[in-house]
Amino acid sequence: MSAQPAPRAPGPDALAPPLLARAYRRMALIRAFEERLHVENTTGDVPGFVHLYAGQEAIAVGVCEHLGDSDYLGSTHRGHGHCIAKGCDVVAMMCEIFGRAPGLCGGKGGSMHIADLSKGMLGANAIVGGAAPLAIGAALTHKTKGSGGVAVAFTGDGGSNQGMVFEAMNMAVVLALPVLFVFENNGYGEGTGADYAVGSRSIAERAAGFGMPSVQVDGTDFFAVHAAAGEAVARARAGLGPSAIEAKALRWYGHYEGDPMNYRAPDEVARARAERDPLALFRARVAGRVPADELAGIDAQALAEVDAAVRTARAAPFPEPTALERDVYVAY
Ligand SMILES: Cc1ncc(C[n+]2csc(CCOP(=O)(O)OP(=O)(O)O)c2C)c(N)n1
Ligand SMILES: [Mg+2]
Repeated sequence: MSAQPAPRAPGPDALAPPLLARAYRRMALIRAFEERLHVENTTGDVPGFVHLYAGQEAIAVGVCEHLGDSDYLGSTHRGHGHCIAKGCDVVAMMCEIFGRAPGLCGGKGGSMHIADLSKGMLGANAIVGGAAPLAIGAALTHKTKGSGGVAVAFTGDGGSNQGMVFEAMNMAVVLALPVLFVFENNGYGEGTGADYAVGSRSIAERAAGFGMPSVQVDGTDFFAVHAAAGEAVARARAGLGPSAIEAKALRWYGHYEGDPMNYRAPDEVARARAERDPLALFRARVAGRVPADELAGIDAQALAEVDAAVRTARAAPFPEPTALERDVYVAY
């Protein structure tokens, strides 16, 4: 099998205005969350490493708009966008990132371990490539139960080189699992360019080599991602097995907060912000279908929600020392 041309994205006309507004709300919330965390991180009050998702919003939201709470999602170390797109509560997420007790994992996981099983969020994942084997296990659960549910694995361009991702893709094809592999090619794995480190250049072609339908799309174009993910999720729900999507975008911040980014051209991020902003592209596409003042209201509401989340998190208590030994082992 070779990678196919991306399906023709029908664009905004295929979605009712309330769905367009919902998608924009989720993208705006991710953007506001990440921009604010970039600032909060400079105060020294955010423990642990933080990897920001700004610039890639259309990928998480374009995929997750097809998922419900009972569908599973395996994330990456750059997981805030996936969590928000999957419906995780931003106050509880912010508490988790600040290491506070009301956090989604009791404040003991932090940015790279946010999980919420009630939303099918299996967790951000510090193991690069770790979502793929996790997601095929979740997909096997759905298949065994005949629930009609699907699982999605998000992996980066760097993670696409991991052996366990290859094993997971092969097993998904062999067992015809209801899973979607989403490769977010943001150009870099830490400071190493994907054009150097991904030998095949096309991650989509590589995934197709395992015997599944695979497409490459512009990851800054919500409608392109949404159309490709819609086909893949429908295929999986129909029992037709796995698919892959390579979505190309650029991250707007460093690999981690504090990364001096010496490996990037000086104007690279400014150009991405000016020319390939997924939110601005979305706004331009929906002009005439969603009023501009409604979109502006959504932006303002996202900022207010994130501000409230930061205030709540900063005022919240840290976990009690007695919480240290809780949640270490599964209780049966
Ligand atoms: C198995 C494993 N190897 C290496 C690392 C160190 N590491 C953390 S993030 C990262 C780069 C990942 O790049 P990519 O998959 O492209 O994701 P991005 O950071 O671009 O979102 C590496 C090598 C790790 N956490 N886990
Ligand atoms: Mg990358």
